[in-house]
Amino acid sequence: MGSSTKVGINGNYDYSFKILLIGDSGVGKSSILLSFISNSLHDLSPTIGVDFKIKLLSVGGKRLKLTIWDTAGQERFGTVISSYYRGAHGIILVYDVTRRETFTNLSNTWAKEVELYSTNQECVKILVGNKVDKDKERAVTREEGIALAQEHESLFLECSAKTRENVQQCFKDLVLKILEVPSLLENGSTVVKRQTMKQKQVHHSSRGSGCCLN
Ligand SMILES: Nc1nc2c(ncn2[C@@H]2O[C@H](COP(=O)(O)OP(=O)(O)OP(=O)(O)O)[C@@H](O)[C@H]2O)c(=O)[nH]1
Ligand SMILES: [Mg+2]
Repeated sequence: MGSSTKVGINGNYDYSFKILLIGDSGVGKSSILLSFISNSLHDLSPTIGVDFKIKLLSVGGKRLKLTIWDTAGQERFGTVISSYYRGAHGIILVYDVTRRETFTNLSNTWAKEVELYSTNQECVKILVGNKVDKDKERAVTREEGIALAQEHESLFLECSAKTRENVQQCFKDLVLKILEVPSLLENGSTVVKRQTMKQKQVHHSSRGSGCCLN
């Protein structure tokens, strides 16, 4: 990520964010994740079930831990679906710029699912048109992408997991926006979590002694 520096695996972080990748099968969700996490890209098989990867990085002067969830675009997974969405701070909605149906499905299927299951009201969304390296086969224009992003109050970017163009940028834009939303920072903050745990401990010990807090 451009100006960011890596944080040691055991280092502390200021915020922990849950990020989701969604979109039709074959649009390149796992490829985008792989391209972001490691510097390599090989041909991937369709994802089975749910997978996640962790990335530690610094953005905007904050040390962040991103847990990035990736799932199969094809098979829907019943009850697991709500836990996949629960507590997400950011959602990456991916389509393939060479397959128009993957774009229309974002409105028909994926955006509806986000509405239904996402628990953070102010969860940040980014619409990502992948495979821009296949420009000759393009079936969705950049303008159409921008218009749909506006409609869904999402950020927008076109990228290629193959050439890695804009892949880092996509995560960076998303995270910078999350950092601007106070309600998301509250439940992503490690400081708040520690304080909440302390309060619980106080509460427990006070109950034990029969005392009460006014
Ligand atoms: N040319 C090109 N091919 C890509 C790009 N990204 C992914 N692919 C290819 O598209 C195919 C599907 O990519 P995946 O990353 O498996 O797609 P997915 O969205 O994870 O699919 P599911 O796991 O089935 O939901 C693979 O053959 C990738 O190599 C890209 O930016 N450009
Ligand atoms: Mg996949």
